[in-house]
Parts: sequence; structure tokens; C-alpha cells
Amino acid sequence: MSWNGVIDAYRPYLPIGPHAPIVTLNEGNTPLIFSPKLSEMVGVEASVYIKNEGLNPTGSFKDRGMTMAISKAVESGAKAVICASTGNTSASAAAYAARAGLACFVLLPKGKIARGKLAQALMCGAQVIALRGNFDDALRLVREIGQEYPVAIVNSTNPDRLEGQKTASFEVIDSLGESPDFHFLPIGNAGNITAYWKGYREWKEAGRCKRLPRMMGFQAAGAAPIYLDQIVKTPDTIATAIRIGNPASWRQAAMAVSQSNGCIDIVTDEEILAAQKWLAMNEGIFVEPASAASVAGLFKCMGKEACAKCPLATELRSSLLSKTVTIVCTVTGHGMKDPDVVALHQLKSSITWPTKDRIVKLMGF
Ligand code: AN7
Repeated sequence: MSWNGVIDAYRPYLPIGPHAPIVTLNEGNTPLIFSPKLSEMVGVEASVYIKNEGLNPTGSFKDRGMTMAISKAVESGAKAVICASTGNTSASAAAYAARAGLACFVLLPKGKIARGKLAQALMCGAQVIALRGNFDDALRLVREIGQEYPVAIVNSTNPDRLEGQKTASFEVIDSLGESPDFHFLPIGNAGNITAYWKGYREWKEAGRCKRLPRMMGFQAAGAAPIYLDQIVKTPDTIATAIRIGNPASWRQAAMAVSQSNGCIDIVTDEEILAAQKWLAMNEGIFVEPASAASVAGLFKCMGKEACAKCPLATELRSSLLSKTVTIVCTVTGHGMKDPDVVALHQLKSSITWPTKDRIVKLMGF
């Protein structure tokens, strides 16, 4: 059966009428990949899966929400859309707006957008406005402009975005036949963890599962307002996608974590880069730094540095984990979006005057 995107798959559960025009790039239906190595590290009866959202049409989870936001914008007669972005939202908005024939304006923090994402937005014809300031400044301006001018805001402050993004939880439950025990996610503007929690609750109400997961959210140590419980004025992290100091869905994300008996914690840039490298080296899954925050979080929960409140660490310490446990880590964006961080890992070598002998010697033969 052909896959025609998340609205086609889940229309009865989305706030969109039967006759609304659908703008889709066949997003969603991303693989849930079993990781034998992570499973073994967690425990004998553990199953750890990676939900690879980097395999969406524009290479990030944003497409699930964007199909909803742009379809609804078309339905309402909008001619233009606008968003603030750390990169992925702009790439997704630009692609879906191009498909719909809408003008697309994106406000970005200057010099802090991964090169691949900027290339995507520019190639799809978005009008890119780079600002001195961070994402939070850009979002504030977008909200003001959206109130006064005829442009639809397609940030996750638009509830349609979160409605689309909740379909990732539907897919996880449909694949596993039940909710996982723990769901690990990176947190930036905090929309995605909010959307996942909504999706899990709705699929339980719809009778598709019996229980709910614990939501485990990870912020970069230099951009951790929810963890610190205060706005971070100058957020900083190598994971530019989550370089956010005042998340729009702050309250909802905190609620998702407390209602699910989960945890919010931080991971350092070093831990993020180590997890990114580990995933690529051990599972062949190349993700962007922000995405690796979920896996870095799982490593942290398994280690001595786990925060005192961490429910997984508590279970691991009291060796409750002789029972089966299922863990899902969402990786949110593709590694090719941010080629510059790869330069941090050195090339093995380069050969100025190549000969077969020199090459095989380098190969260790
Ligand atoms: C790869 O593109 O905010 O907590 O403007 O690109 O729902 O914000 C991106 C966020 C995680 C955080 N991983 O998700 C934007 C933007 C990746 C991301 C997040 C983002 P939210």
C-alpha cells in the first residue's frame, strides 16, 4: 500500500476537514530501528529503538507538523507564511510553501544556522532574513509581525504544527504494539516533546495501547532554561538546532515530563558529539548534533552522572531491570544538514601523489 503522508494516514485524529486541500511530501512512516548494542548496554531484557526522523522529506521531524500548518494556511486563504528558526523549521516551511505556491519568510539568527539547512531554505525559494540576535529574538518578532500583517505563522506556536507532530507517537505505538517504557527526546523550543505526549495520550484513549511512556527530555547544557527553571539570555551550544533560551512550549513540556513521571536533564556539547559519533560508528545512523542529545541522554542515565531524579537510573541502580524494558530514542534530524561539525573529526590522511602502494600502506596492508 502506498504511503501518502501523515494527514492521509491519520486524518480522523487530526483537526482537518475531509475537503481541506492537503499539501504533503509524503512525510512520516519513518523507521523505528532496533539497536542491539544500546539494548545490551541497558540490560539483558532491554530493547532500545531509534526513531529516525531524519528520514523525513526535508530531513527532520518538522515535516510532520509542516504538512498540517501549510495545508491549513492554504485552506484559510493565506498567501504567505513566516517562521523564526534555528534551521530545520525554515527548511521544512520553505519546501512545503514552495509546493503550495505560498511566499515564505524566515527569520534566522545570523551565523548560527547549519549550512545544509540554510541551503535547503534558499533553494526552495524562501526569503531568508538573517538577524543579529538569537532564535528567541526572532520568534518574538515573528509573533509581532504575524499579528499585524497577512502572514500565517508556522512555528510550533501554531497548534496545527503540534497536531501533525503527534503522529510520531502513533507510529511508535503501531510498530511496537504498545508504548515504550521510556521515550528520550532532545528539547529546544519544546514543541516536539509536547506533541509526542499528546500523541501517546490520544492513542491510549483510542485503545491502541494500555500504558503511557515516561518522557525523558534533554537540553544542551548551555541552553537549558527548563532544566534551570529560568530564561537563558545567551544560549550557546554546538547543537545549533536547540540553541534556544526561552522555549515557546516551556509549560507544556514541563507538564508532559511531570505527568509522565519522566525527567528533564542536560547533556554537554562533549556528550552530544560523543553520542553523535557513537551512533554513526556503531549503528551507521548519522544524525545532526541536536538529535544526538536523546542518545547522549540515554548514555547519561546509564552512567554515574545520571541526575538524582532520573527514573531510569533509579531502576538501573535498584536492578529492577531484570524485567523487560523498552526504550525509544527519537533522533530528530539528519547528519548531512550540519557538515561543519564533521570537520571536528579529522580525516585519516590525505595523499598528494597517489599510488596504489601508498594507499594500501595507509590501509594497513
Ligand atoms: C534537529 O528549526 O526549533 O523542542 O527552528 O531542529 O520541538 O523545538 C528546531 C528544533 C530537536 C528541538 N532536534 O525540537 C527550528 C527548531 C532538531 C531540531 C529540535 C529541533 P523542539
